[in-house]
Amino acid sequence: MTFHAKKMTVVVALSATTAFANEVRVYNWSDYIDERLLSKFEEETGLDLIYDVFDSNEVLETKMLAGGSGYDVVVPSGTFLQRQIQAGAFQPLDKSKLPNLENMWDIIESRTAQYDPDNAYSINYMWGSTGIGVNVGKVSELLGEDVDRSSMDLVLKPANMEKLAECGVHFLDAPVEIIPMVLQYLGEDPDSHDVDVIAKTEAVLMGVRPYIQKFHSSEYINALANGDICVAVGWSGDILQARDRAAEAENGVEIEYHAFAEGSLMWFDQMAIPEDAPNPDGAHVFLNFIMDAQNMADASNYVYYANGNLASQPLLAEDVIGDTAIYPDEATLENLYTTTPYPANTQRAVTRLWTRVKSGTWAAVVQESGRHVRPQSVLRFTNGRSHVGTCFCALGRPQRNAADPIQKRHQTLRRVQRNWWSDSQHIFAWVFRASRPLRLWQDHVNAHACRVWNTDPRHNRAGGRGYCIGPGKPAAR
Ligand code: SPD
Repeated sequence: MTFHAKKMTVVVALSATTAFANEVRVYNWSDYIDERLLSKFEEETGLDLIYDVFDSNEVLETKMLAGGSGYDVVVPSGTFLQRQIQAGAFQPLDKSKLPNLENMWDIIESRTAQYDPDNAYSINYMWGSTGIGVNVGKVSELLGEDVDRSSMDLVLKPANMEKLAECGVHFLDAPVEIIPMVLQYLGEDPDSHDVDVIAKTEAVLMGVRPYIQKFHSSEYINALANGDICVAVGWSGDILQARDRAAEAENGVEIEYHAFAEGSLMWFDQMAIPEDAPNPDGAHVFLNFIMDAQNMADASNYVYYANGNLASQPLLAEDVIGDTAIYPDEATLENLYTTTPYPANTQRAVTRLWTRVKSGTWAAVVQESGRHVRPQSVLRFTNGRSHVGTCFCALGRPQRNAADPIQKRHQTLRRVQRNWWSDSQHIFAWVFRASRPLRLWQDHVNAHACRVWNTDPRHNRAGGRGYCIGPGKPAAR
């Protein structure tokens, strides 16, 4: 009986091995390959290909760090790859099984070695930038023909976003890309790991939060192409695919992609083999297939992303190799920055900040004007000459003993982040800019009102100048 049981185990294990040997499981980004290549792989190799897709590095990372994903090939971006290599999530490549490695591009390999020294664990699949996709007609109609459609002002200035909200704006659900973008806009180092510096992005994002219809990292392709939205902060090739889908549909929608004039993130997506891949041999067969010059050219020609395969370059279509949005010229390249992985404490702060921004807790209703505003309003403040900051209030309870509301509030508030405070139900922000701190307190007379307390000694009086931005629409959840 025991012996029989043992024998059964061996039989099951053998058939599982046989099954894995015949199939390769690949987990890649959505809208990132010409599907004809998938059938070609099966025909050429006799292997069954199971091909799943994702649209977020964070989703992939959760699987990689948990282990047991069941995938043979996955495609993290450089910064995520680096962290996952350090966590032991990948196995080194067996380069003797990858003759097509000779097709790869040394310039790109030297860039990706920043994340994966010696490119020991990964090959570059594609690379690109994070920028802006615009519906030219709609944006010109709402902001004028002369507006700079490549500027971050379009999506980070509340006055512009208030208008664009009418036709729909999506942002990537990618905190490690949007936060560096806002830092770049603020003139900070986009690769800053300093949580106090990163905290500055929250006010900017909250200022435009009421006008962002959705945070999503793949829906924007069709939404732009169909004219359902008019602006997306997204990935280069995805937006170019939207451009083509609109042209094919002949629906009168004209989409263009720009790397941001202020500078854009450049990233690299790397194919790697999980440490516990069921079929590492099959994974190598897949990587070698992908590194074939013609296959890589076909992939890039289809998805409008640049690749790291030098031998494929002569096989690229003119509208790919000749488009500086895909293959940047020197000038464009100089305006691209890269980032490095956040250490754990910074990553936690970023994740929390992003959760607050996405949930839009404080930005559901925006009023037209006045010093008294309703719960969950967004306020901007001025020192009388220039805008000095943005803060947010979320109210609901009357404050009973209000002899000294600021002191009272201080006693009950819990610090949640530098310059941010919370009681049990609400979060308040003090945003500092140009060394002029601003305070927000709950009006004890009207439970549904906020007032500004400007603590700049030169302007230290209750009810300092606060006004609301708006009118706006309730933010999409
Ligand atoms: N639709 C494919 C998108 C691929 C984008 N890769 C994201 C890289 C981000 N750093």
